[in-house]
Amino acid sequence: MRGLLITIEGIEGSGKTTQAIRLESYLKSIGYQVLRTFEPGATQLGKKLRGILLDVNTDNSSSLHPITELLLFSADRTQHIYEIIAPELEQGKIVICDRFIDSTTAYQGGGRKLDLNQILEIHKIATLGVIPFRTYLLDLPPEIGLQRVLEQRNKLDRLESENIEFHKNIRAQFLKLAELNPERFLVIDSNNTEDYVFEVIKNDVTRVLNEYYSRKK
Ligand code: T5A
Repeated sequence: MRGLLITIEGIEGSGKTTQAIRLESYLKSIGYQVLRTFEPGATQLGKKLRGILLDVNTDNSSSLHPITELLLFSADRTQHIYEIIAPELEQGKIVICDRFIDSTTAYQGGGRKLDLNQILEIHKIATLGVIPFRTYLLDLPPEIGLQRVLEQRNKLDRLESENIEFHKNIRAQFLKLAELNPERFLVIDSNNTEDYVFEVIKNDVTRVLNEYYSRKK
C-alpha cells in the first residue's frame, strides 16, 4: 500500500484525540493528504459494536466473556480496515488512527489477562496485513487520565469503570509493547501540557516522514 498508518495509543484520557486532531491539521498544513479515524466504532457495523463494548449496562444484561470482548474489538478493526483504512492507504494517504492493535494487546492482554500469543494470532487475522508505520504512546498515570475524563464528561463507560489495578496493568502492557518494538514506538510523557506533547510528536513525525520519503525517491 502506498500510504502510511500512524497510530496514537494510551490509557483513558491520555490525550489521544486531542493530539490526533492536531497531528492531522499539522500534516495537512505541510501538504500531506491525511485521513483521521478511530477505534472502536468508525464504520456502521463498528458503531453497533462500540455500543455493546462500552455500554455500562452490557455486563448487567449478560456478562461479556473476555474472549468475546477481544473478538468484537477485532471484528470492529477488520471492518474498519476493509471499509476505510485500506482504501485510504491505497490512495497514498497518511491515516492517523486513534487506537489500534496495541489497545487490544494492552486492554485485553494486560487488563483482561488473555494469552498474549492468542491475541497476536488474532491480530494477524484481523488486520488484513495492515501494520502501523509509527505509534505514539501517550503515557501518564491512570489516576490522572481518569480524572481528565471525569472532568470532561462526568461519567465513565464500561471499561473506564474498571478498578485502578486494571488501568495500571494496561499502562504497564503498553510500556512493555513500546520496549519490545522501539523502532515503531515513541513514548511521550503526557503528564505535560498539550503543547509540549504536540511539539514532541511534530518533531518526530517530521523527521520520520522525511526519512521515509527521501528513501523512496
Ligand atoms: N479498547 C479499545 C479496548 O479495550 N480494546 C481495543 O482494542 C480498543 C480499540 C475506547 C475504549 O475501548 C477500549 C479502550 C477504551 O476504554 P473511547 O471512548 O474511544 O473508548 O475512549 P478513549 O480512546 O480513551 O478516549 P478518551 O476521550 O477517554 O481519551 P483521549 O482521546 O486519550 O483523550 P482526549 O484527547 O479526549 O482528552 C481527554 C480530556 O483531557 C484533556 C482534553 O481537553 C479532554 O478534556 N487533555 C489534557 N488535559 C491536560 N493536559 C493535557 N496534555 C491534555 N490533553 C488532553
